[in-house]
Amino acid sequence: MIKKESINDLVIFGGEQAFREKLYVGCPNIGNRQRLLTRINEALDRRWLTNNGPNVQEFEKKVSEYIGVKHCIAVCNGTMGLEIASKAVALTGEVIVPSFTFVATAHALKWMGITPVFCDIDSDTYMMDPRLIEELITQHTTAIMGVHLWGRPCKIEEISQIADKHNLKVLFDAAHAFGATYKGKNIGNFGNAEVFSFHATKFLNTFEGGAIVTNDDHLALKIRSMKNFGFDSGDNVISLGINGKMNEISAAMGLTMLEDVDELIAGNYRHYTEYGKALAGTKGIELMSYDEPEKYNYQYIVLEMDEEISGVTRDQLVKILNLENVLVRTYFAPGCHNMAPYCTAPSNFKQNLTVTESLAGRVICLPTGSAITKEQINHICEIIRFVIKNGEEIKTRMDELQ
Ligand code: T4K
Repeated sequence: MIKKESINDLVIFGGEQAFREKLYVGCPNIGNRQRLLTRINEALDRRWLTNNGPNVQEFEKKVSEYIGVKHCIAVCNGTMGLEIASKAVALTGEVIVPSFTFVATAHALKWMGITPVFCDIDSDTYMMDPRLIEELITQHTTAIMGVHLWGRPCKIEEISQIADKHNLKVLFDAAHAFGATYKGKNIGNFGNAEVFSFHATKFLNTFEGGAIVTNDDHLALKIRSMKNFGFDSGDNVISLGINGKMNEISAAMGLTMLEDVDELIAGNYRHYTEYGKALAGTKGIELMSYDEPEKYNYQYIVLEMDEEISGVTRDQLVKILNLENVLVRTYFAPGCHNMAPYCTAPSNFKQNLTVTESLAGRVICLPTGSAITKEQINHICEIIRFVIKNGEEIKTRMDELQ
């Protein structure tokens, strides 16, 4: 690790890279390699590689038990999970979603021929603002899809009340929120169904994968059939279906990760407190807090910048860190409504998203997970503090470079 003593030590001004190795946001947790390889070998020996194999069945059972939900249906990825869940609860027309989310939330709906109607977030929690939902409801609205952004629960109670009042379905994109709670109850137990992602970048990963969870017996049966071409438990096709199945290797990874889930969360928590300590008091910078006593998985370390105070702009800090081999991300800029194909949609589907637009220009996600060490975190924070301390001078020099 190379220390920065003068601004000329920054790569952007000709210095040496702070880190030789790349530190990625989203760098996967691997878990116990030996137990994973044993499970994979067993699957190979069984010659049962997919189609509701024993690993998938065990993974579904363990996920259900972990979150205390009646049904877990493992799928090949979170996006497919959102699509199948939307189909299973018969969504059509328009669905109200936040714009400040990963684009998969909106794409899953659009792919199904449904129009996402973007709702702004509130400036305290950055979750979809329930006070703005009712004015977006039209005769075509069939559901509200909340997103537990960065693993913090959205305003589930308020969303559910509005949905009840207007007879709408409720789905939650819980891609980030495995292991989190809302008012003491595990995420996965709310709405008609919730959908997790177990993509490689999630703290609990199955390479690619996801799960739809629900307490509704009838819906679970329908989802189980739909993710397998519409087959019932035998040889009869009873509905339109698709191939949304998880394979045995992915489930082997999921089972192995589940064995260490509490340790993974504890590790993320240590990183989160480490960042908090190391950045405390840095002007113009605030770490997004996870409000206890709820539980979280702490997979997203989100830094919010106030450019007027920090001297440098958010994009300048991102550029500096990336050049130092700290591959930070600006999740989830610029907001779905500013991406194709939504940016060309009629303006009434993406109005007044001022909080979204402001936040999208201020956030940076920092690396965490089991691949990064406490020393590396402290060094990342040292660079951030150094850049902010010399913010004005760095900004002037960077502006000149353009
Ligand atoms: N809803 C929400 C709210 C979501 O955030 C997501 C996915 C979904 C739905 C859909 O779930 P899935 O269908 O994906 O299961 C990444 C992930 O691909 C995506 O799963 C995730 N959200 C999103 C937040 O992040 P990108 O476009 O940022 O991926 P990429 O390739 O740029 O990689 C992200 C970072 O992770 C980089 O810093 C590199 C690092 N990385 C990535 C992989 C795959 C590694 O270090 N190793 C790896 O193996 O979307």
